Amino acid sequence: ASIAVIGAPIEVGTSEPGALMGPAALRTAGLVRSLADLGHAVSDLGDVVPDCPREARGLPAVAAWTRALSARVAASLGAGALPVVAGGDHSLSLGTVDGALRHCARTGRPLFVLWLDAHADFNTPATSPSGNLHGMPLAALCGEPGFDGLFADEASRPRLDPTRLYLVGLRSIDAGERALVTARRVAVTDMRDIDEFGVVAPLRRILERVGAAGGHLHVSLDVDFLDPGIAPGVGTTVPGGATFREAHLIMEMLHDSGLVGSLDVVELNPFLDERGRSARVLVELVASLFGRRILDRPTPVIEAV
Ligand code: DIR
Ligand code: MN
Ligand code: MN
Ligand code: MN
Repeated sequence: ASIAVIGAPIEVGTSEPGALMGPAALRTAGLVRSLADLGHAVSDLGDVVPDCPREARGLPAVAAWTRALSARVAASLGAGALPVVAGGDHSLSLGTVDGALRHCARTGRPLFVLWLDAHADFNTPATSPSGNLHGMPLAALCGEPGFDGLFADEASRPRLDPTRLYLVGLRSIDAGERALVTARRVAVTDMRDIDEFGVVAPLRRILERVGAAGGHLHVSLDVDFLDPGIAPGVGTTVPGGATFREAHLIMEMLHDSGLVGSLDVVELNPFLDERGRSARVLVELVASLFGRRILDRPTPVIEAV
């Protein structure tokens, strides 16, 4: 499939300014070029411009972004492209996942979401300690109350099924959202699980389930999934994140599965980054998800001497 790169310079969902420079930094680090070098047909559709005043803040601004991004992602998928959305804070996934859900409602494929993040992003306005929308997109997408006016045709929109959501990399969760995540039976692979079992066993289980259901897998990669030692350019670093090798292996497994239908790369804050390090790591990871490999498999042919 061809790849459509879409910039989403949104930062109204967070209190830390700088994420609106994320798409520019990812392009500077070679996002579009590295995908083209892999032989993909890539078109850079530029940055989405929401239909709201530049100074708009809070829920009305996020609603404008959500609608614009949803339409853009649904249109790309409808045209047979695979959208790669470069953020921007994580509230942008309100739009990208909504767009993927609408596309899947038309094609009849179930939508699954892999959320690679230190956080659960399952707060509601009632449980959120910060009030920041980037900590709430999954609750809104799953239909929790408190988000009136966010989505187009709210009553009839397709909801994300929380049992088709996989949180991987979790190591920071608020009390209220923890209760919600448990009550809604969201599958969680936290850092304790990754420490014990590595990333392969949990990822295999997830990919088998998506594959068996003939699903469309939407991947949402938050920079803070990664350890701050390799990716410091994010407003909400949490120690003890995924290593470069762990993240890389996940991307390679995702590529091998052939199940990924859409991707977000979110929360890069170039203002907090160290000389583009985090942006470059993200571009490396995206390249692996789209097929960059060291050698073609099967690799290890060991000759007897
Ligand atoms: C916290 C932080 N759970 C909140 N969330 C972040 O404000 O809701 N998500 N940083 O990425
Ligand atoms: Mn997040
Ligand atoms: Mn996060
Ligand atoms: Mn966040």
